[in-house]
Amino acid sequence: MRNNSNFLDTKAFRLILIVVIAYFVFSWLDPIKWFKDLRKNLQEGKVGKEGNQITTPQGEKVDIDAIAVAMRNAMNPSGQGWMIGFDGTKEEALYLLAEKSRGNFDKIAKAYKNRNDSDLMSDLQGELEEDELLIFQQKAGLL
Ligand SMILES: [Ca+2]
Repeated sequence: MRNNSNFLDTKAFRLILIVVIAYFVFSWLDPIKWFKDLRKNLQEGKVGKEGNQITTPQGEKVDIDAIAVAMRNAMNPSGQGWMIGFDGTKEEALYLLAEKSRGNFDKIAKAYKNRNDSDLMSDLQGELEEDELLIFQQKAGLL
């Protein structure tokens, strides 16, 4: 009968090896995060090549997220969330984005919410004067 003189041949060693390799594969691939991201993307309808694109009334193909980001940048040019109320607002940029978002405002508001954890219309109300908000809403087809 063989004795356990060679540790590399033992069951215990092979088990340790499998555990160590599995640990590195798991931490490198991070399948839990991957699965969560996939589920989130499926829920948001992001999976699929053109899933996140809209055609604007001007006939331009644009990414919904890109419009949401551009709206945020126009309201919060500093890029610092806590500065949004006092870092100025690019009204003209918002009007252009409003025209692009016509017919798809809800989708953009959803993307905006996902990115900023903030309500797009509430932020617009906070950033625009009353008459500016009316112009925005008219251009976005919300009135
Ligand atoms: Ca601002």
